[in-house]
Amino acid sequence: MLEKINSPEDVKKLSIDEQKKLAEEIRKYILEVVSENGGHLASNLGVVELTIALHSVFDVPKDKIVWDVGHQSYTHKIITGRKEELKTLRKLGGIAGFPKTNESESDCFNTGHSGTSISAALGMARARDIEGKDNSVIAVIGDGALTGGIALEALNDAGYSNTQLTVILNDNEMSISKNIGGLNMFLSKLRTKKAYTTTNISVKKFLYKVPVIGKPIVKIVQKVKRSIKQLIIPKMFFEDIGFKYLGPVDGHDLEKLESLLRVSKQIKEPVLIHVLTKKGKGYEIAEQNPDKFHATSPFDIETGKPKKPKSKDYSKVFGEKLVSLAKENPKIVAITASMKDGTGLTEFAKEFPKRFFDVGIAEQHAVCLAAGMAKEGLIPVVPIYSTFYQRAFDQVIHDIALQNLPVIMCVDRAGIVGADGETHQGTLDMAFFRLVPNLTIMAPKNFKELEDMLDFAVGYGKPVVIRYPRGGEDAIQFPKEDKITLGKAEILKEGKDLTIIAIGKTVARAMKVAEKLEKQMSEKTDAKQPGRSETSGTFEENQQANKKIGEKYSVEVINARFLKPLDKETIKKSIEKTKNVITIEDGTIINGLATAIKELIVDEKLEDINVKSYAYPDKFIQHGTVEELERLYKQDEDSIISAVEK
Ligand SMILES: Cc1ncc(C[n+]2csc(CCOP(=O)(O)OP(=O)(O)O)c2C)c(N)n1
Repeated sequence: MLEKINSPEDVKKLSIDEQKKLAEEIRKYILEVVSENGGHLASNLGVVELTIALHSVFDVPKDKIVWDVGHQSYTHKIITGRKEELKTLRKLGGIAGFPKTNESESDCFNTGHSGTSISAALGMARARDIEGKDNSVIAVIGDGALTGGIALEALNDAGYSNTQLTVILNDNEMSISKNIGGLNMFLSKLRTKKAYTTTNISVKKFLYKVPVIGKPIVKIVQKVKRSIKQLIIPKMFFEDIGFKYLGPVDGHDLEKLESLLRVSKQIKEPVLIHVLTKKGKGYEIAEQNPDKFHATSPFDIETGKPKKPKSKDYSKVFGEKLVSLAKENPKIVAITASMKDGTGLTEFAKEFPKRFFDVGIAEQHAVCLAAGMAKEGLIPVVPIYSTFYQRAFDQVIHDIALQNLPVIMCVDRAGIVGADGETHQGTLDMAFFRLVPNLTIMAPKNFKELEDMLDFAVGYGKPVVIRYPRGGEDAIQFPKEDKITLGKAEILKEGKDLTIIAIGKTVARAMKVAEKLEKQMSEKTDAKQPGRSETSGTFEENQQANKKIGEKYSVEVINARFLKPLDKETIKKSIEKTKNVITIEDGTIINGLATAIKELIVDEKLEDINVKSYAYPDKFIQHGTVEELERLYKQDEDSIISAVEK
């Protein structure tokens, strides 16, 4: 079947049995691609039938489907002309793991962060009404994403809007791990009401076919339905806020799905279809471990084991350290916005269940909750990925910083994250945190320094931001580990010709660049000396000569440690000495380390200074591996060295 599918039209031509076969083939194909390239597996396997049904009933691109988060859009990509391209999924220059309007006209809206689909779809529906068009607009949102503030804000507005909008609630009882919260408890009650609603729909369909008396009877049935519903489902939240509720329906039953979607298409009001799906459907190992297979690196299909074993990463080091700190200090609590495993909090949750809070995909609430706890004397630690901290910017300012509350904001996945691409790169956090008064901002050069910074933060009593990257530390031996002191940088290596200032993971790169530069510059000077070449003289003579020349060109490496407050004294002294500065950071060029150093040079009226900054341009950074992107944007060791030499 898959061979025949090049567009939604091809799906529409298939019988239900053929579509069932197609679903199986698509599952197999997605499994093959994701096992090779990595990606979001379980969520995609869960929505294969739902996507086929949507494309059978609606006409994309005229009709608009907004995929919430968009991590589940692989089947949609396959059906809408990107079957072959799926093999390039998440690779540099290949197709993205999320919907992209510039990739296909069938992707009507870019997504990546949870909860935006209903807002965006309602916007499109209202635009349609104003423009006098007649297309359908559909938002597909998971039960996890529905826990976010923006989703609830949009439901509130949409229910009242009286416009055609179909919200498909893809309920698999999972966020990345088990979904939690009051809304989830409410959905659990709805999930069990299968027989009632399904019969109701078919009765209605049947009655509509009865001439003359059909419609009035439907009206009576609807009235009865409402009162029965109040009895059976104590508070029918969705209907009460203005949606027509259809379902729950088995999300793997193509016939039922398609007939409900057709019904929804006729209703010119907001409709919510409650679809029950299984995360990981069809791949037993993912069905059993849907959280592990939510997003995965390449793996072996037979065993489900990763192709490359996972090595220790910053999140794990953070989690372990937090457990040991919490054992000593009962005031420490941890909050996650639905990312317990990803942020390394699994052990903490087990050890301290009463001091651990998973608030759902609700970063704004997570941060404000922390502020409240801190106000009453606790020490909340809130690890959130850099890109998702963007959601909580006002809470960081208004609820934490303004009241100077001792919340420890751990910014995980800071910097380039790789294959998830532009919606997920953590390049903006230094820039936006640096704007906020009262914040202390740090970034560790290695695991040990992360532990030391956490020690410092717990004892500090004011708001602290600690940013660290995805993955592991650079295998490099640093010459020393100074104690963490507020606003103090660490001089890792002294020199007199060039100052390299780096922060976080780029400190290791700074050390390597410094060593290679010294060596290369020495060799150059060496070659330029009249009558000398590397091979002339005895070994000892050469050693001596090289040592002398080495002394001639030397690089000072400063680990800034604190972006704020910046160690102006140490940095100024070094710059005055060398007159040449390079800054290196894993973030945007705007308002990070580069800006801080340039401000210092201007403010302190340092004259005749050469400055060159390595950071990401003022652009959204696409997907690819971290190493590829570093090379592409000339942030890698070799690019820096050759630019400095020039
Ligand atoms: C604002 C934000 N926070 C966190 C995430 C990380 N994240 C991606 S998918 C996901 C779970 C989504 O669950 P659900 O909406 O139920 O979709 P499912 O994967 O179960 O289909 C999370 C937490 C995100 N994408 N956006």
